[in-house]
Amino acid sequence: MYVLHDSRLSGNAWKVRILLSQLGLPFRRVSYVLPEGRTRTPEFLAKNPVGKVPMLELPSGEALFESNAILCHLAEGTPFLPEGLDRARVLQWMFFDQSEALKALAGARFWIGIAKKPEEKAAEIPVWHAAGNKALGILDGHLAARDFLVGERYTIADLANFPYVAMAHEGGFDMARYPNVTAWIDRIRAQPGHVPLIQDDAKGVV
Ligand SMILES: N[C@@H](CCC(=O)N[C@@H](CS)C(=O)NCC(=O)O)C(=O)O
Repeated sequence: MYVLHDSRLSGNAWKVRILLSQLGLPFRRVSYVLPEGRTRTPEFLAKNPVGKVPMLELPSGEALFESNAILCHLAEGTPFLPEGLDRARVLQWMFFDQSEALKALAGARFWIGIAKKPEEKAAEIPVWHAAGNKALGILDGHLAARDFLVGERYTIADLANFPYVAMAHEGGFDMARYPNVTAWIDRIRAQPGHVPLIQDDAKGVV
């Protein structure tokens, strides 16, 4: 059985839960309250030296970290990861998530929407808003002519980008500026097997 190490509000862990559900793969969750530091223990670091969630333990006992690498592994051989040039295009948008969007969207969401201490990141927030708006604008332009990021079908390119874009409003982004993105968010939420972010969990706080 798969074991997913996650935290309740992590968008990177959410995308893995969505794909596990969409593939019908049973899994067990080990949930962390991130500030408690249990992802930095020697036992955790032996499996994931980065000390972050998500981490997926495979039925073989081997561990994988980095959400988008986990998606690639799970989607191998399924329609969620096509072959040929479209495969490279899927990877292109997954790298876009990590390099252009994630840090800005997740940083603003955490300090404004979750920690509610924007004053502690007064210098960073305008930088995150500028970078996040740039990324959202790129996505909106790309989605003006298509329903999904690659090949007119739902793939892990969409899933990789979905969580932090869908939660960007929590970080103070005005999503009314991005109508193609908001229509795409609705399309992703409507995919068979989609599961929401865990709302109520006695364990994971962040
Ligand atoms: N690039 C990584 C980012 C993982 C990441 O930043 N995880 C956060 C939660 S979303 C975390 O574990 N933070 C705890 C920490 O930094 O100590 C991925 O996509 O999996």
